[in-house]
Amino acid sequence: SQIENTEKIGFSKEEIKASFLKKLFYNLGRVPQVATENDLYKALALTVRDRAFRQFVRSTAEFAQKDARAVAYLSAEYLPGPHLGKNLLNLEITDETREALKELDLDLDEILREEVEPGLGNGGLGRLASCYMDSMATLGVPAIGYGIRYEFGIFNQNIKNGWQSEETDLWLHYGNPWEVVRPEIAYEIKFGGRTEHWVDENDKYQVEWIPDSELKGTAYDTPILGYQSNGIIMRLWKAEAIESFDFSVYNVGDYYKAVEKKMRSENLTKVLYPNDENLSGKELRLKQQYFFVSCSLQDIIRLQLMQGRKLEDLHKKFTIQLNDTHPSIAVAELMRLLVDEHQMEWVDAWNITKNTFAYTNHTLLPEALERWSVGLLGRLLPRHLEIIYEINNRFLNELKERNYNGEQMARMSLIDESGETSVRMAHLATVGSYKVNGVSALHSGLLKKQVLNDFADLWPEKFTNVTNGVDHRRFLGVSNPRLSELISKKIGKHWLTDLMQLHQLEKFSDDKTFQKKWMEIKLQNKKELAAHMEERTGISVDPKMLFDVHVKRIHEYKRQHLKVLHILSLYKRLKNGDDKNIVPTAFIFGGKAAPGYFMAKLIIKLINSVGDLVNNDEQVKDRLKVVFLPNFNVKQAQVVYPAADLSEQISLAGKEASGTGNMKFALNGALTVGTLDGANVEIREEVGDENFFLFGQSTEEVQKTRAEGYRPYKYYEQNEELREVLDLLISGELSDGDKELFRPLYNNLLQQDPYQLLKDYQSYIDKQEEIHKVWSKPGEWAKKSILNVANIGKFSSDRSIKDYCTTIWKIDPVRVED
Ligand code: DL6
Repeated sequence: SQIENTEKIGFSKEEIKASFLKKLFYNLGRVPQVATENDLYKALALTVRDRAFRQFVRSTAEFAQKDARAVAYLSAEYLPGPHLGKNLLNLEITDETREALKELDLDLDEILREEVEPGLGNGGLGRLASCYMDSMATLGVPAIGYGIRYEFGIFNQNIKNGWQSEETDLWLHYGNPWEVVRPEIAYEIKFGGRTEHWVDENDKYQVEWIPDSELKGTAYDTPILGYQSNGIIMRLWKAEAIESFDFSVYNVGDYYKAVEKKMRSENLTKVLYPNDENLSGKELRLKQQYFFVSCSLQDIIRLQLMQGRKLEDLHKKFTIQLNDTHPSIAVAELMRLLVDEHQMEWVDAWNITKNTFAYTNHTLLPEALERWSVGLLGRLLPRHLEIIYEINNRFLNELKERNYNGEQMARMSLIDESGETSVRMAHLATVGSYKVNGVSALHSGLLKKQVLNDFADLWPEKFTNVTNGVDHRRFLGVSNPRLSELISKKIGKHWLTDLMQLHQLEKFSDDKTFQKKWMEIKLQNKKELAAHMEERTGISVDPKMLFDVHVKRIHEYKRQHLKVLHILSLYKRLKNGDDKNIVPTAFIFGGKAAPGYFMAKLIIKLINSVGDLVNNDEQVKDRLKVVFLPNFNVKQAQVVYPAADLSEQISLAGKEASGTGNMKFALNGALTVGTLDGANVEIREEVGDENFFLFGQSTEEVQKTRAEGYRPYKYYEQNEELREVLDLLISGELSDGDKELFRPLYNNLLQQDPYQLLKDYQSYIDKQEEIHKVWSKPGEWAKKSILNVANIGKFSSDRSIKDYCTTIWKIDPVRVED
């Protein structure tokens, strides 16, 4: 309060204007007349950051005073999106700021466009972590989000000649006004070497790890504001050399060698691995995981001791959420810190460890389940491998006592001996955690039935579900201001903190005037997206068309190519003069492919080739348009979701753990066409069967199809339209006469079709016909759109975080209000 008295951090237009001018002058040495766009952005960001830190400091004081139990959220990825607009909303100063800037002849929207977002994640998992940070802050959950400060985040995607090309993401190039470095919060991290074991004079077993290299991790803090309330910290670690300069080498005249060590250390946090569902055994990736986990655990122990608490009570005061297996080496690292560094007995340390961690699984895809070869793990982290073997021995003994047979024990072991001996990280996370959750009801069920079934039989009480949710304040409040305003006018602003309030919209779903306003807003948003797309791709789209949108990472299981088959079927029909029931439609795609994923990259090329064909065909170009919007990220997502009419959620049932884009679309009034996969199931339950376009097989049917010996060729033979569409792929018509370009896709679909596109094809086509019929009745469509929004309340990340608090963390939020 002393500080608050010396410099008033106010929220009025005048106070914001004064702070902004001060920041521009004193922090950046500029006056408005000569300031660049970036200067203006930074000055405003610093103005807002002051206010964010104020909230953070107040919350921290409150949490400390209450000696509150806290969450440490460990995530290798975050996708916060642009901070500025979001923080203005959370502080409720968007209008005041806009006015203040206007008086200086400046435009807030232009300044907002300057921000480069931190691309510290691949997709769903990273964005979920950021939604959860917002909700934890809003609800007053004492929390720290730990992660890695990648210097280069997810690559920027360019489209060249229809192909994806990757460009380095230089998000830190112009500086990052939101973070503060904490040089005094730094920890040493060891790698490699060997261990020494002995019994000391007190008969205590001792182990020392003698590494062959060391570096340090330094904390960079970014405040994350909650709405009208608390602030928490996202603490990201940057790798540095312990001594930045090797003077012994320098003194003998080898300058380059002297800096080499420093550069090698810093390499560790240089770049994010751009793979979302397939984590190959890269040594650097394991090093990154261990690095951020060890820094975070050392920090948590420091915080525990700093508050005068006992280390033995760690699990009472902290719960550590593992966001997938990426941080799961934490189980071994906490044991090492407690046993080797803090001299705790194994049994006591294990009791703390297994009551501290909770693990969220985000995928059932076998290729995404992390395992590290024992060779690599032992070379980089020799002590951890010993600890993992010890945990495993004790675990297998427990199973033996329960009369498990050899086969069961081999299946459940932390060590997989079936091929190259490796550590199963999901098993380590499960054994070392007090709770394990999936991310939708369907996924959590499958997790118990398939991937972790033996563990679920052994410890049924350990397994639970927390259905994902999204930050509705960002994905409706910030990104769709027109719809937000209409909703607030109708039902008040309470939905910002309680999304269930949207239920009140239900009673207006038949109101013609309301429907008209609703659809006018959609049209405005579509105009904005159309302008944005034209600027980015040169393709012009009529905003009155049905906007049919498929945006997410490109992956065969997500079936972007099923959407392409549909487009080609419409194209064929239009060419054949069979155009009844086809409404003018713009098909909009976006998403990045992992740089080494050949099929995904070929799908991007296919989409663009179909675009070239359709968009340039005089006969169809006013009826169909195909756009691939490059570089889909949070910033673009905020323009896309508000403008969508139809949300494509067409993954093969059983493959998409939850999906969160599905929630963001429906939140903005798009209707969903989807399979019974992930959270689609629950979205359909909430919005009603009649307001959701369901198609395709269920999980059970998919399994049955596979079990019966699926033969995709049969569908090719039997379905004439499908055959024509598939043959188009190898006709050369899409590829300047090159009949081989898309043959890998064609062959894959006809011979294996692991994601059963051909099986689900007809059901999808039929459903699309129905969709086009409904679109032709604007009143009916508008009603369904309103009902989608009215019933989407469950999918706020506030609800998810409340679920985590009650079913897993056992934490009572501490909301600090002004
Ligand atoms: O739980 C968040 C999100 C789910 O909604 C998606 O269904 C799932 O595919 C995704 N998983 C990943 C895997 N990641 N990595 N890295 O993003 O998690």
